[in-house]
Amino acid sequence: PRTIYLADYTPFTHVVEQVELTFRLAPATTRVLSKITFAPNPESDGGTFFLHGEALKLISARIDGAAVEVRPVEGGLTCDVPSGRFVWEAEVEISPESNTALEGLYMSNGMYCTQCEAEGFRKITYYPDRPDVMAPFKVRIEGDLPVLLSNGNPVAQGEGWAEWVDPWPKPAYLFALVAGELVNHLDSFTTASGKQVELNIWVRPGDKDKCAFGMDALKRSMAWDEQVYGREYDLDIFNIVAVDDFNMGAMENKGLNIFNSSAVLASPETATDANFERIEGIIAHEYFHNWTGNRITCRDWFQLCLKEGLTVFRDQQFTGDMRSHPVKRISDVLELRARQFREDNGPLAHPVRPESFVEINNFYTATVYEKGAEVIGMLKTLVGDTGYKAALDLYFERHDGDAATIEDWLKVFEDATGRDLSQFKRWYSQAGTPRVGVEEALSDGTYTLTLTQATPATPGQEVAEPLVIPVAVGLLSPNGDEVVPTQVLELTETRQEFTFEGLGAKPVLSILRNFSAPVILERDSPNAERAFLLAHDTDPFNRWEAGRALAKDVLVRMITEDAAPAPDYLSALNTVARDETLDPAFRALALGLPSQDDLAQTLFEARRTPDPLAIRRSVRALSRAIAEHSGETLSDLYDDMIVPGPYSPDAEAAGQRALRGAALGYLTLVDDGTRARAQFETADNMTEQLGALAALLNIDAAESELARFRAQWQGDRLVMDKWFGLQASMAPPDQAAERAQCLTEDSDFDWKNPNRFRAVIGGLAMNAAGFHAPTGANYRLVGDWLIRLDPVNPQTTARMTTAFQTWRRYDADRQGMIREVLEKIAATEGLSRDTTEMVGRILA
Ligand code: B3K
Ligand code: ZN
Repeated sequence: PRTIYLADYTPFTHVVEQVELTFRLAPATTRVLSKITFAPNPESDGGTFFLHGEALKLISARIDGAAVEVRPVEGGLTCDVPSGRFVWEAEVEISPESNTALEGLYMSNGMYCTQCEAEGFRKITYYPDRPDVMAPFKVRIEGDLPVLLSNGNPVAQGEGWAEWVDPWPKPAYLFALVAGELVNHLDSFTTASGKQVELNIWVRPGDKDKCAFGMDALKRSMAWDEQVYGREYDLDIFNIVAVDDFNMGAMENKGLNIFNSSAVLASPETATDANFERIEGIIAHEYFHNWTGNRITCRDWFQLCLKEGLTVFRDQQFTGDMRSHPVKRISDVLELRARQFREDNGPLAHPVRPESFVEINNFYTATVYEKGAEVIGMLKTLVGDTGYKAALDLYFERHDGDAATIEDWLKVFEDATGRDLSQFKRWYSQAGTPRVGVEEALSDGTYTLTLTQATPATPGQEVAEPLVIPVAVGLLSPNGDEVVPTQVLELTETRQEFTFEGLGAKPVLSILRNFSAPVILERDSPNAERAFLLAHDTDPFNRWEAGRALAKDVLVRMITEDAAPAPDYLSALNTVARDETLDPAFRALALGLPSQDDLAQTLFEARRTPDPLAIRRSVRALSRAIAEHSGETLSDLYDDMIVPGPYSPDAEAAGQRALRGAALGYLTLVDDGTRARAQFETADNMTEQLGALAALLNIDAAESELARFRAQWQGDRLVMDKWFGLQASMAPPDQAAERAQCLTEDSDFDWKNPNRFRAVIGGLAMNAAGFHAPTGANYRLVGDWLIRLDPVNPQTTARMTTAFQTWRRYDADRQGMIREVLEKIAATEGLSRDTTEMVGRILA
C-alpha cells in the first residue's frame, strides 16, 4: 500500500463551482447522477485531471454534453478536459445493500444512510474527494420511502422524491443522505439574531421515547456556542438521525448529523448516567463542528486535529459548564491516560499532526482527538482567557469558508496576542509523552523549584526537542493555607529553575494543577505529603491526583513486595469518602482505583514485567481491604445517597448515584451480594440496575440476574450490548475464554454490527487479566475474529487491533503468543489496507 506524506501536498487542479446529485435509490442498484461544474484552479500549477472513485460501476460520462473517454487509474479515473470551465456529468451504479464496510452509501435495518468522512464519498460517485475542494451541493433523492434527507435546507418534495440545497460550500466528506421509514422528535430553536431553526431527531418508530434528552442537549449546545464563542447556526433546519450500524460515535455532516444510536438514544430505563453524559457530549461535539470543522474545515487530512482537537476542547468546556469542571477534568485525564498515554508510549505513537499515513481512518485516534484538545488547553493557559478569545474571534473572521492548516491556526494566536509560538508548535510534530522531573530546595527563605523535561523516543523520532510546558503550581503551608496561589511556570528548556521568595518554612508543592499539561510527572514524593494534599490541596484536581498517586503506590507495593494494604491510605480514603463538603461525584472518583492496565504500564515503566493475574489479585485485595476498613462509611453512603423522586439524569443526581454505586461495589465484596441483589430487584433505572448487575458479576454471583436481565431486555439492542459487554469484560481470568466463546456463539451475537462486535471482542480485550490469561486462548480468539471481520468491515477491524498495542510489556511467553496472532493476521490473504497498516506498526 502507498504512503501519503504531508510534505507532498499540492492543490487540486480545479475548483468545483457547483455540485448537483440525483439518487435513484434501490438496495442493490442505486443510480447516482452527478453534474459538476469545474473551473481551473488559479492556485494549481496544473497537472492531470483526476477524480477519485472506488467500487463504482460507470454507466456514462460526459463533458459539456458530449460523451468522454475516461481512463481508469488506481483509485479513480482521468480524462482529457477543456482548458477552461466545463461541466462533468456521470451516471454510476452502486449497491448499498452489499456495503458492509459502512462507508459510502449503505443500509442499516432497511434504511439508507451515508458515512463519507474521511474518504467515503468516492464510493458514491467520481469526485475530487479531498477536504480542500469545497462546493455548494444540490441533491435530489428519488425513493419509495417516507423520509428523504440530505444536507442544507429542503427546497421541494413530492411523493417519492425530495430536493435539498446546501448553500454553504463544503467538502465531500460532509455530504450525507438518509432515507427510510423514520419518525421524528420535533422541536425548534430561535438563534440570537432571531432566526427560527427547525430541529429533528429521526429514529425508528419504536425509539421515539428516547429522544427528549438528546434534543435538550442539542438546544443547550446551540445556546452555549452563541454565548461562549459567538457562533450562530446557519441553516433553517438541523437534523439528527440515529443509525444502528455505525463504525464510530457520530458524524457532523452539514445540517444532517448521523449518530450511532448508542450516542443519541436514551431513556432512564435503558441508559445509564454515563450514557446520558456521553450523549450530551457527543451531541455538543457534532453540533460544534458546524463552525469548527464545517464552516472552517481542514486543508488535508494531516490537519485533522485542527477540527477534532478544537472540537473536543470545546465539548469539554461545554460539559464542564453544564456539570462540574473538576469532575470533568478528572474524567478527561483518566481517559487521556487510559487511551492516549497508552498509545503515545507504544508502537502506535504518532504526532498530533501526523506526517504520513497509509489509511487515514487509522488516525482518528486519542492522540489526534484528546491530545489535540490538551494542546489547545495549554495554548489557552499560556495566552490567557482574553488572548484565547481574541485569537478565536480572529480565527472565525479570517478563515470562515477556508480549508485551513495548523499554521493558520497558530498564526491567529500569534497575531492576536503577539506571542511567538514557534517552539510551542513542536507539540504538533513531536510524539511521545514528556516526562517532567521535579527537584525542590529551600535556603534563606528562597524556595527553588528545578524542573526538567525529556520525551522518550517514539517510532521514527529518535531525538526529542524541549517543548513549551505550562506547569501550574501552588504552594501550601504545612497547616494547609495556600501561601502561593496558582501560577503558571513556563518550562521551555531541558532544565530550568524557578524561585519563590519570602518563604519561612518549606512549603508543600502542589504541581501540575488541573493537569496543566499532558505529561508524566516523575516525582517520588513521600506518601505523607500525598496524604496531606489529598486532605488539603485547594486544587480539586490535585486533591484527587494525590489520592490516586497514593493508591498506585500502595498497589505497586502489594503487587511487587506482597505488602499489606497500607493503613494510612485506608484511613485517608475513608476521610475523603465521608467529607460532606466534597461533591459526591468527586468522592465517587476518589473511591476509584487505578485500572489494571494503568498498573501494568506503571510496572513496565519501572522496568518490571507486569503479571496481569498478580495485578488483578492485588486490586481485589485492596478493594476488599477498603470495604472492610470503611464498612460503616460505605454503608452510610449507600443508605444516604438515595436520590428522591423520579429519575433525572442531571449532574447532581448522577453524582449521588455514582457515589452510592461506588459504595455498592465495595460492599458487595463483603455482604455476599445482599444489597446488590435487592437493588437489582427494585431498580427503576438502568444506572442502578446495571450497577447491581456489575457488582454481582464482580463476585461471580450474577447467574440468575443475567438471565432475568436478558429476558427483560431481549428486544433492545443497546441494552443487550451492555449485557454482552459486561460479561466479556468482567469474566474471571480462568473463565474468560470459555465465556467469550459462548458469547460469540450466542444467537444474538450479530458480529456484523459494530456495537455488538465491540461489546464482546472489545469487552474481552478490556478484561485485562482475562485477555492475558496464560493459555493465550483469548489472543487467538480475538485474532481469529479480527481475521473474520476484516473483509466485512476493515475500519472496525483495524481499530480493534489496538487490543494488542501493549504487547511488548509482557513476558516472553505472552509476547510469543501475541506475535503469532499478529503475524497470522498480517499473513491473511487480501487483508485490508487499514488492518495491514495497523498490524505492521504494532509489530514494528
Ligand atoms: N468526524 C467524525 C469522525 C469520522 C471518523 C472517520 N473514520 C466524528 C467526529 O469526530 O465528530
Ligand atoms: Zn469530531
